[in-house]
Amino acid sequence: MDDEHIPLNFGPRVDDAALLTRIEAVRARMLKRRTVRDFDSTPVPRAVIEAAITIAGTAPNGANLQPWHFAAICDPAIKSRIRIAAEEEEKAFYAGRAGAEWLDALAPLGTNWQKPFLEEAPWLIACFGERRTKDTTGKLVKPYYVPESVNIAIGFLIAALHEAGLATLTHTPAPMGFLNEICARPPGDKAYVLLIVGHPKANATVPKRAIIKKPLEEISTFF
Ligand code: IYR
Repeated sequence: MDDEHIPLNFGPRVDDAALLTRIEAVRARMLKRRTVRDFDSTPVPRAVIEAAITIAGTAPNGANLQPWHFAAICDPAIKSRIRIAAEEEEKAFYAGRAGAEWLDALAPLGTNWQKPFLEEAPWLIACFGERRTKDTTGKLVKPYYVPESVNIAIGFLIAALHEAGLATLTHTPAPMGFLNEICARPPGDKAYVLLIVGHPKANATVPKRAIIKKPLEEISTFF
């Protein structure tokens, strides 16, 4: 049965000149986003993280079933557990499990198995997709397009935190199964990203090549 429909309430139409001015402002801000690996331990208010997760929860998703769960961690003991488990996986990854080609691709980034940011950053947000999710009546149902939905939500989360003035790292220790137990998620749920959130260290650096972006001509085709 069809749900009742309500007015869109989108606001007034934006004219072309305003579209151009506004998208340029957004571009200027978004071009400043960097993946950061040097976080300082200055606390960030929980309310900021709550607001950012609320924004992530508005992402477009399959059948509006919102098949995601965000576990936000500031507890130092839990962060330590995550660091120990992640570094164990990463040791194997960098010792060869990744394979030579992947390790070559990562070499310019200067990453290694050590993940001090997992304890230094004020917040970690484990982003899960659910195998079963609650519908509006609280019934557990099968969700659709879970990876697409969760990854779009993660994009919203990263953009929202950047707009607010915080740095993030999309950390992907592989495999991430250890997060289910630590974050008390059902075994069928899957963590897609462990987002590290905080202020960058004053002396934080980024790899020089990280600021080189493929030009529009290369990433797009217009028909
Ligand atoms: N999970 C590893 C490896 C890693 C993989 C990719 I692809 C990156 O862009 C960066 C790192 C790590 O977190 O170090």
